Amino acid sequence: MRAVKMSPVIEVLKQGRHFAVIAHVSPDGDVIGSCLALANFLWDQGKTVDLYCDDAPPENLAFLQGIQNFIKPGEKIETKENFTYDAVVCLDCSDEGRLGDAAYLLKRASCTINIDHHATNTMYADINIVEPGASSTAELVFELIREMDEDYFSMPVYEAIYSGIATDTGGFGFSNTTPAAHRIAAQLIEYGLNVDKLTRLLFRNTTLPRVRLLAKALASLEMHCNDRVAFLTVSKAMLEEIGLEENHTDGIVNYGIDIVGVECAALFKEAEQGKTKVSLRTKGTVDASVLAAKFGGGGHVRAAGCLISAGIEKAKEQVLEALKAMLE
Ligand SMILES: [Mn+2]
Repeated sequence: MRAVKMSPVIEVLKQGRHFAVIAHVSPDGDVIGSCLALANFLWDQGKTVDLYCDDAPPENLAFLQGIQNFIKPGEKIETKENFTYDAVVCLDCSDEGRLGDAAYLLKRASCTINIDHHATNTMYADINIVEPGASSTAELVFELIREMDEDYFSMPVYEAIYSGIATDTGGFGFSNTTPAAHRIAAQLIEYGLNVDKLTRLLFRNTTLPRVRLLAKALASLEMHCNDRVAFLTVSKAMLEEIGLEENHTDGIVNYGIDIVGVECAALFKEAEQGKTKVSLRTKGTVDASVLAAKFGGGGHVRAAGCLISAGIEKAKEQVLEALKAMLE
């Protein structure tokens, strides 16, 4: 079924010569892996590809071939008047807002292509390949490449595909892990992909300052509501002492939600102007997005976030009060 849908994309990519490939703002492993897989494949076909992303790719993906080629919108070719890409390909972007400053490139293309797996996709392109049943956009890019050239072999492309699938499925652990995701991974391993190496690069490697911050955050653990709620704290003082930047707190909140019996975990991070950034994780009956919405935030059932205009202690009181009502 998908084979039929891919054909208009294949037609455009075969005919064209100059392409732009766009990653969404705050890029993750799926979008960077997808963009690099497609770009490397097209470069190998002798095509020109400009890779755009508003923000810098995550550091753990630095090993992927071609990652240094990402440019910010406005940095390059579009400054030439009248330049038009044969196609602009948006990957893993559910709507035009996700393109950030690169959105204007949609007007600099003979054809726009949107390949994604988000059910909320707004179908903003000329050709829209949207498969909510796919584990990741990388899964769709793999199918596209296979269909364009059955015999194509490139380990850098396979590593990019694997990185996309593995990160979007949380190491093949989230509910979006499909049989297709495993089948593609199996195929890539048959081709000689080094799973051990990629697991270390994608998920395991950390730095000494990050481990020191984790130690401080874990030491801050507070339990509430008969141990059904876990609060963790990262203050500016902690970050300054260690010499780390604010955005290096990914994953800390999971230590709270992983505790057996905990139904909601929250990480309170001291932000600018006396505000507090709250990351929420839940299991059981609490809906993290409902809790976040009470404070003007949002997200998903199991993971959400909000920014509270109060210091850490006041923010904790407010979240705890809201949680007590939800846990009753
Ligand atoms: Mn994705």
